[in-house]
Amino acid sequence: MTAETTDTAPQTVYLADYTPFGFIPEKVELRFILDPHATRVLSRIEFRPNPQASDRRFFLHGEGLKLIAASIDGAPVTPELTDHGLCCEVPEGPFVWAAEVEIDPAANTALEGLYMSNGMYCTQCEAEGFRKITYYPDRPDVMSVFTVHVEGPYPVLLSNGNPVDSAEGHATWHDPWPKPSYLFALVAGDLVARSASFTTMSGRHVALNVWVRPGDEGKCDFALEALQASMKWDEEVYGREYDLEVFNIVAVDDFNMGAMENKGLNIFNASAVLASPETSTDANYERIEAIIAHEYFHNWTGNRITCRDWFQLCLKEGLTVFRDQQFTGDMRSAPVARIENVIALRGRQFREDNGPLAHPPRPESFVEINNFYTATVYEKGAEIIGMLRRLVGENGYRKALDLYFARHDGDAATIEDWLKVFEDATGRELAQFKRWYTDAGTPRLKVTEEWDGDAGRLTLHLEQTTPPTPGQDQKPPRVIPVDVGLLNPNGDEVVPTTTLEMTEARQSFSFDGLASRPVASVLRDFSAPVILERQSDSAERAFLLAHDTDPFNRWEAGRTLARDVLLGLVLRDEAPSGDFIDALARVAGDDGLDPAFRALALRLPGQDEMAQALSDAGVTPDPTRIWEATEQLSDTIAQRMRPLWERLHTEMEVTGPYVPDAEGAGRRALRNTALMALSRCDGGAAARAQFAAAGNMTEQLGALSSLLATQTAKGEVDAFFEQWKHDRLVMDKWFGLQVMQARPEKAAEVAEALTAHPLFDLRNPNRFRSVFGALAGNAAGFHHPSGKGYGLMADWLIRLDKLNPQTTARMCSAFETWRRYDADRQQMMTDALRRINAQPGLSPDTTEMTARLLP
Ligand code: 0A1
Ligand code: ZN
Repeated sequence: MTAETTDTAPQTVYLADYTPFGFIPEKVELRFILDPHATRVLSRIEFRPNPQASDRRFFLHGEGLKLIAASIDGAPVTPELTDHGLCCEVPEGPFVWAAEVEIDPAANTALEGLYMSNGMYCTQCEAEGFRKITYYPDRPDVMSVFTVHVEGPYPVLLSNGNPVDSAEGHATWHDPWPKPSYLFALVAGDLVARSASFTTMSGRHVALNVWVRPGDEGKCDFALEALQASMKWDEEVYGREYDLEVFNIVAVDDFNMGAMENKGLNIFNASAVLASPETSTDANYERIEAIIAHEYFHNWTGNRITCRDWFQLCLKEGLTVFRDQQFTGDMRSAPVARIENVIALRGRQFREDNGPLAHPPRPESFVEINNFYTATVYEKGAEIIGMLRRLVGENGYRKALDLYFARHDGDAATIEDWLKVFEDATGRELAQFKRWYTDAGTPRLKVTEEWDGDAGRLTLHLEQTTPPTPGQDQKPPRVIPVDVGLLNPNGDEVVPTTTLEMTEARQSFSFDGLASRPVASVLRDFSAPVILERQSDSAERAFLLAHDTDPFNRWEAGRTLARDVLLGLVLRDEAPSGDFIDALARVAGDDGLDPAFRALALRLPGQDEMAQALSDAGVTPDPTRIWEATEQLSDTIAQRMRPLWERLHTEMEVTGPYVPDAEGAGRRALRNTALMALSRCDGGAAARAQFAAAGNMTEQLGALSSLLATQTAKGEVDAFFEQWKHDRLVMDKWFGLQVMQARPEKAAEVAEALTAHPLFDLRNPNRFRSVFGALAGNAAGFHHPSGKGYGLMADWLIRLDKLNPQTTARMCSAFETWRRYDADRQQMMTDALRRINAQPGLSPDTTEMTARLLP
């Protein structure tokens, strides 16, 4: 017997050990007899030997299952059972495996497998949840055609694929497309649908349904519209057509992640579907649109072409994130979307790459795959595809993608397959480029300039280095596409955007024929996920902020200026220069610019970003000092520009019915930014008025945020509660905002008090995250020198682990930056991690995370 079948200790799995499964399931038939505590699952699977495989052991995964009966070709068998599955002797040729198991969905608080959420049955099978439903080769390269019968006294019974027949208490579904078990889904309960339809490019009609709990019907329209827009976009941009008669989306209240792309039956966290102007902010709408698109796009990138093994996760996730980002750019403002994506990438992925959890987009080993649904796999995975597209050009990209779909439809593919289609379609060799997938860490790109006035030549000297990451000391140079443009001192562009392809550790590129020394705009559109190190003075940054034709670098120039001003304040108590305030005021007051862009330009660098910037500069960051400096700078900006805030707050008001479009959202964002500044000057008067008059959640929450941040809230927190206590998603905002906006010395106290609130619910991941995600995000509060933030977080992660290991393990990343802080904080943070790690019975998920985080 192998280690896999005997050992209960968590095992490390290696990419290098991949071997195909010995059998192919030709057909899977499942029958579910639903009962909250004793659901019966009957399976009938037609297996035949896999000619590609040499290992003929018949091992089926299975966890927490009560085996009632098993048979092969109709004859009862007694398999050998372990904690992870079963083994059985099987015939040489094809055979039929049948089993009956019992499971307890009502007791399933981990929200993996079949579980119950508010009386509704639902499933989550990615990555390895199907093995908690029945015995099966639960691995993505094992694909089969499923027929599912669902029985139970519930009005709605759903599964993957097309409906075959249904009667009261019974429904049968058939999914004609072979799929891996992680895409299996089942939903049952008292649900209602809002419906629409879509006619595909070849004229087929598809029924679209969004299923929700009664009472939420009014919050489905936006999701339906986003789904239709996604379906159309995927046809127009990628030539991808939908392939079933129906597309169902279900909203559930208890869900570990955002949503799941189960074939034909997407299951969504309610927060990623339900929307109404009164209860959802513009940011919520934008997120819903992106997640609907993401899950829909998976139908081709993930489902029709899936992953050979979980090491290839970024094959589906990186590509699908890239596609949803393209979609958002097309539906809204492309530059604003790009800037928002880069802010998120730096905030989450750069932070990950810089700490103990750093890993390549395609890791080589893991203990618990659920711990690898990371910003590196998703967001850096998407950046890699953006670089590929930049290197091969738009046409090359389209050719490569067409080839990918043609060659690999129906496959469980690898990163090698993916790169090969680019090589074959474009003739480009990608061996060096592949390092982006196999190597962890964020490259530092140092750029210096040399100007030869006599020759009219500007030379850019580029140097790349990547610091070591856990398990990877050597970092050979990567292919880095560096987009550069040159501007004349009068602001005209003399050299439009050009992609420089860096392949060596050091390389120089020259531009000739220049009449005068230009200003270089480097890494336009953030053409590669690197940290740019470039000496340039504030005059040059102010110039780029005013003139760069590349919107990303225009924003970046302002961001860098702000960062330097904050660094000056933190390190030398240096007052912000008038130039900086003037430059900011010019952008904020420039009515020729998109309000959304102006709002972004006014957002100061986050406190975590500042801590990292200090740490990169060799200074131990003090979160309290960063908070004070940020407050001080915000006050200065608020006071010096007060008339502008008043004007913007008045002029940016959007009247008429609320429309969640980019234009309105941009105006409301700028208006709320102005309100925050105004609240620092007027004791909260304008915010109180906006709160009282708010016609939508964006305005109401913007006002409440301003009041909380400036300590000027009076009865508004209670009023908000009274108004919205019946609405879970709005209550999540109420919980989160109070912790997020708490002053550093109060944050842990506020969070702790909220955990005692009757509406706090440890079992609901959204509610848990609303308090503890907010605590981790309140940098000065979490890192308060008392250590209370760390202690409280550890206490509650320990409690949560007993119920929901997956969400616990993910949230351990709150501690991932411990190395950057002073000895006291390091001690307290690692003590907290050790305390979690030492809990008896700790889940493998959290054990792995804490072990990776600790020295
Ligand atoms: N594949 C989904 C996200 C997802 C991943 C893992 C989950 O459980 C471990 C749940 C959902 C997506 O990319 O949207
Ligand atoms: Zn995804």
